[in-house]
Order: sequence, then C-alpha cells, then structure tokens
Amino acid sequence: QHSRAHSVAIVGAPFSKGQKRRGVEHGPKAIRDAGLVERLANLEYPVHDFGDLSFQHLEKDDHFMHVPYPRTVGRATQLVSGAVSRAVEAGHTSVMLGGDHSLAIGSVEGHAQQSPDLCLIWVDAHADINTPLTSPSGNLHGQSVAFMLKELQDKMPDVPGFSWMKPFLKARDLVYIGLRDVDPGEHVILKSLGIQYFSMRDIDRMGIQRVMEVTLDHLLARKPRPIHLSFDIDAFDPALAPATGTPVNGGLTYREGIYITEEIHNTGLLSAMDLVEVNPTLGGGPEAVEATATLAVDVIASSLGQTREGAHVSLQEIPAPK
Ligand code: NNH
Ligand code: MN
Ligand code: MN
Ligand code: MN
Repeated sequence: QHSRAHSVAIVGAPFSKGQKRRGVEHGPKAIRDAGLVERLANLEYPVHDFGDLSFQHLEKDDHFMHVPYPRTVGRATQLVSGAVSRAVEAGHTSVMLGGDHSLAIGSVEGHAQQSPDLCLIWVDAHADINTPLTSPSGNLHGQSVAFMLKELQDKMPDVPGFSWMKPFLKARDLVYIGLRDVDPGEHVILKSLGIQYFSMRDIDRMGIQRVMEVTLDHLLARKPRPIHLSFDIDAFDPALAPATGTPVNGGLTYREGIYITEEIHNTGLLSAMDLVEVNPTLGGGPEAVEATATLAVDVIASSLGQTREGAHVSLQEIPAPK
C-alpha cells in the first residue's frame, strides 16, 4: 500500500520543562542544522517549515506534589496541540520536533482532534506512563501517556495547567517498542491495562520484523486508521544517540530503528509524528551531537518514505543512448 505524496509540516517545539536537564530546547535547531528540510525535499514532498513555537515561561508555577512546572508544561502542550491540529487539518503530515517528550501530550491530542480514531506507536526506552502518584522523578516527560489514556482517568489527579484537555485514547490503540527502563508503577499500569508492548527483550526474541508485523496487526487489523508515531531518540542505543538526557544501554540498532519507520511508512497511514529528546548540550562533544541529530533526520526521512532499496519517482524507463 502506498499513500499519495502528502505535504509535510514541520513544527519546532523548543521546550525543556517536562524534565530537569536544560538544553533539549535546542533540539529543533540541531535537527534542522543536520539538514532536515533538504533531506525531505529529496523525497519530492512540498515541505512547509512553520518555524518554532514560542513558549511562555510562567513566573509563578509552584510544584504540584513533586511535579515541577505543571502550568508551564500544560500551556506548552496546549500550544503544540493547536499547531498540530491546524497542520493536520490543512492536509499536512505533521512532524513535531522536540523538545522533551511531555510535548507529545499536545501533539497527539491535536492530531486526535482531527482524527479521533488514530492509533499511537510509542518508540522509546521508557514507557512515559507514570501518573504523578507513581512517578519517581516527578518529571512530566515521564507521564505523557498517562494524560492521554481514558482508562487512567480516575487514577489521575487534577494537575494544574492541564484542564484544557481530557483523556482521548484507549489502551488498546497504543503499542510500545524499545522499552528497557520501566518503573514499577508503570509496569503495573502496562499489565493491568493489557497494553501491547515490545521491550528490547521481545525484540531479541522475536526479531524486529515479527515485532512490526504484530504491532501493525494489533492496531490496524480491524480497520485502517491514521497512525501517530512518537519517537524518543533514546530508543536507540546510546552508542548511536549519545546526545539525550536519559540514555539507557542496550537500545535499538540503526537497522532496527529504520526498519520500524520503513514499515510504518509502508502502511500509507502515518499522519503525524514526533521526534523528541535530542539534547545538543549533552553527549560529550560536537561529533556526538551531530551523530544524534543526523540519526533524528534519518528517522524522519525514513518515516516519510526514504527507502534503503532506492526509488524512482520521475524515471520510468532505463535511459538508452540515442
Ligand atoms: N521513567 C522515568 C521518569 O518517569 C524516566 C523517563 N525519562 C524519559 N522518558 N526520558 O522517555 O522520570
Ligand atoms: Mn520519552
Ligand atoms: Mn525515553
Ligand atoms: Mn512512499
């Protein structure tokens, strides 16, 4: 199956207050500097770069329990939601560049406003499904999915800043790939809601080909519907993606990561994606940062149809000498 060539909207989200390490707000610039727009232009898409959103930093934003910056993060996610919703409404495939992963609350919610039947593929070392009551760190980037899920509604306190949204996603419409650092509270949530996930151990056992077959079957067998891909760069092994806030050993290989995105592209159903947690102030130097940002560009280009086997869009025949 193959989709019509959608236009692509790039939405930069330079924001870092969903976690405690500054620098991830420079992720959008690092990814653009690694040649994102040029690489997508090679795919013959019309690319609209909408630039960076500008986030307000609220003066008075006290902790909620041990959760820092709840109102600032709530506002930021609301802004992202509006931008992604408008991009999808205008017919673009939305590409949100983070920033930290709390922004996905806004990105997936905004996408869901336009496509209420969407499904979500979360590629990450972490499950990001803590509630404020289970979170060891308090950081909102480790809680994004908990804000989305209908099944967790009565487990979530009213976090200041988030009254603009309601849970909109069912647990069966979500699949995780790449998990290897799951907190105890997250594990009980994954198990009690029966969420489909593939940890790195599952990838070791089954192979990435089978993982993608089961993932897409789980989400699309009943009916084809729009896909949201939320890709945390820390899903990759730290050897490949060192410039990120919480690296965890034993991550995806380059080929596993690209196979995931190729398979998602081949459904023709990708309608919005996030690429988050590239932090150019970490990783130990310019080479590490460039490697991480280039990898981010590879993930985005592959999600949007760049293939390893090559392609011929405007060429129909083998040229012969006259
Ligand atoms: N699970 C931890 C927490 O809740 C870490 C989350 N960190 C991430 N998530 N980078 O993708 O804080
Ligand atoms: Mn994450
Ligand atoms: Mn992560
Ligand atoms: Mn294609």
